[in-house]
Amino acid sequence: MKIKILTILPLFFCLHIQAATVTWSNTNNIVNENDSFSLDVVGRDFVGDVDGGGVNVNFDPSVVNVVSVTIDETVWNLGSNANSTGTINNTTGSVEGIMVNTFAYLTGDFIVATINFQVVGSAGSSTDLILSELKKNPWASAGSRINPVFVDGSVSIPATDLDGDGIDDHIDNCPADANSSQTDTDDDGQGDACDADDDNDGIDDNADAFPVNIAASVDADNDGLPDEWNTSCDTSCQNDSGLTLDGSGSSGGGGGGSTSPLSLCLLSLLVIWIRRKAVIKNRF
Ligand SMILES: [Ca+2]
Ligand SMILES: [Ca+2]
Ligand SMILES: [Ca+2]
Ligand SMILES: [Ca+2]
Repeated sequence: MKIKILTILPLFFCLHIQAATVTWSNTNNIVNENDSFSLDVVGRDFVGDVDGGGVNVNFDPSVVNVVSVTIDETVWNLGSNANSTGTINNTTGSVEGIMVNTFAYLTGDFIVATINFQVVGSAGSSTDLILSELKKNPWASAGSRINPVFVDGSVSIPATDLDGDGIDDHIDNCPADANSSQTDTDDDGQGDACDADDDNDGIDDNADAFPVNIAASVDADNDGLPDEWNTSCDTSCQNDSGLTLDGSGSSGGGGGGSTSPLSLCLLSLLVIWIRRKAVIKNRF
């Protein structure tokens, strides 16, 4: 049993180390918005006489699209019927059926196909570039099947923060106005810092006496009490507003409802005087 394990282990590690891979000419790709770029799908560390194979590509089509696929037919020279640039689908994000075959019997490293991409995503987005076996045309060496390892790549569009508020542009609700709080009173996706009508009551902030309260917008005497409710504000809206209409008379205006210390003192003295008078009267 010991001998078997000792024999099998080195064989396993040798095979593992020499495993052929199908991968990208560059696996980690940093690009910019609207860039066009090309990547080769490459074979690496193939042993023996490779006579062909195939691959499928998958990607996030909201980040990149594939414009075209090219194959060098001087290398893959079995004839155009034996090669295929596959079917591009930029809705699902795939190129299915890239297929290459040759009489040249390649070994080591080689280019399978060149994929030409167009960046369509915005800054801060990224996608994996997934490679998988084309089952109808597997990799083969002198007619025997090879099982390469497929190694994926990625494409990233670095995030930018134009207004320097610490919120990347693609998630900043005011990308050109610094607003680290991201406050958006009316929750319309546009932050207060760049929203002309923060409470969305139809009155622009610069003419709205209550720019972040949808209940009211007019305060003629500027006392903090609205002259009227906005027509769109129903009873529930009014109750939730935290505002009291000007001249509603409920409190008689601010400090009128409170009792001063002097009044309390005079009232107390009056009560004492009445009681004492009552006590004196009862004595006689
Ligand atoms: Ca920002
Ligand atoms: Ca901002
Ligand atoms: Ca808003
Ligand atoms: Ca408003």
